[in-house]
Amino acid sequence: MKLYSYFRSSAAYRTRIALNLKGIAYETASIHLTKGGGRQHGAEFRAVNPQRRVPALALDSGDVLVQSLAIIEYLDEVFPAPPLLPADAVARAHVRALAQVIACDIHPLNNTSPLFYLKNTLKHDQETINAWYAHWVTVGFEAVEALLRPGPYAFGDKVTIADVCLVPQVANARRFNVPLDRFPQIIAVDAACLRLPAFDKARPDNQPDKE
Ligand SMILES: N[C@@H](CCC(=O)N[C@@H](CS)C(=O)NCC(=O)O)C(=O)O
Repeated sequence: MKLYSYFRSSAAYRTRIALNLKGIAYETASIHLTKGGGRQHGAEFRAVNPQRRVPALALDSGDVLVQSLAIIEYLDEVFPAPPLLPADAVARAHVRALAQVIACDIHPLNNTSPLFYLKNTLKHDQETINAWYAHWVTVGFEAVEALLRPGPYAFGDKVTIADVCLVPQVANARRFNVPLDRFPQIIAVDAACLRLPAFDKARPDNQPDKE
């Protein structure tokens, strides 16, 4: 498999964690999201993902999957061990909800192109953009903190897609210096996950395209 990735991309980070948890070997194709205006906008990558975002996962069959949560659920269906969703339907809905608070409600507001739009088109200064970033992470993390179950992971003693989404979002928040002291459970879950090799290996610092 080939993963179109970028070391700082939290959506790609989610996918790297899932691939590692499943023990799937993959090749990395790095798409630099800022160099030259962003390599995701070039014709070559547009042919891979018309949405011009990472991750994309090229399967050995030639199919290309996009959207991290769709990719991760595909991996969970085709490589069921270890499962990343609970067997119980209600528990599964709770886990998906946690993942979606992060992937659908926090992350899109803080992603590369909305931040560039705030800066380059709407002409906001960096201080205003940082405030925007911190605001949406904080509001979202308030919900996540309240939704977490007793650990060590986000939803009990098994790693799920909630953890796969939480760890990269915490890494992003730290990169933008968002205060996290109000979220002790999030911090504890993040620390527990990062003790696992699958999470550690997926960290931005451990990627071949790290700068
Ligand atoms: N919902 C998508 C988000 C993908 C996404 O926004 N990726 C970002 C990096 S984290 C990206 O490629 N941004 C490029 C851009 O905004 O131009 C997913 O989960 O895969």
